[in-house]
Amino acid sequence: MKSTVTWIELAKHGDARGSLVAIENQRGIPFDIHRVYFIFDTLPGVSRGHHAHHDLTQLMICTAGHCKVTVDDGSTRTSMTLDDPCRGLLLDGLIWREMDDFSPDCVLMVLASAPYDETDYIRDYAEFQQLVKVDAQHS
Ligand code: T46
Repeated sequence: MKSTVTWIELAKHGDARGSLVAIENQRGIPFDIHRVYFIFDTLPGVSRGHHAHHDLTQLMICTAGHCKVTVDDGSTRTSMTLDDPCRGLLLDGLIWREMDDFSPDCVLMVLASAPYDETDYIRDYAEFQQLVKVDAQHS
């Protein structure tokens, strides 16, 4: 399976009153949305994530403030700032993720392709690297 990290632009409906972004299932979102959660009130210096998923696609949108997301496909590690509610970061496939540098007002909203399932988490980095290797052999 190919692992990808891509930006998705969300249409902004702006008028004299301000801005609005609407997200609808299967409309510009390349997976069925089965769960939405958001991370907020993150304390200074905290780092979250530090895991990958066996079978989960997620779209991360920073709806307020800013934070840093580091993604790692097993060979390349890239850090990005999320600070725009009109732009989502799509994580698909075997991607290790870490989030830090949260501003005090940060609200990180995540749309997910499946309900919460602890057994889908890969929390050991060595195991993640092994799975990436096996995956590469089969593709
Ligand atoms: C991810 C990054 C971006 C639930 O009960 N339901 C849920 O849907 C989620 C996501 C979490 N939880 C519970 C499980 C833990 O007791 O909330 C607690 C904190 O979750 P976690 O430590 O996994 O949070 P993060 O910020 O490290 O990771 C989360 C997601 O779990 C993960 O899938 O990709 O955000």
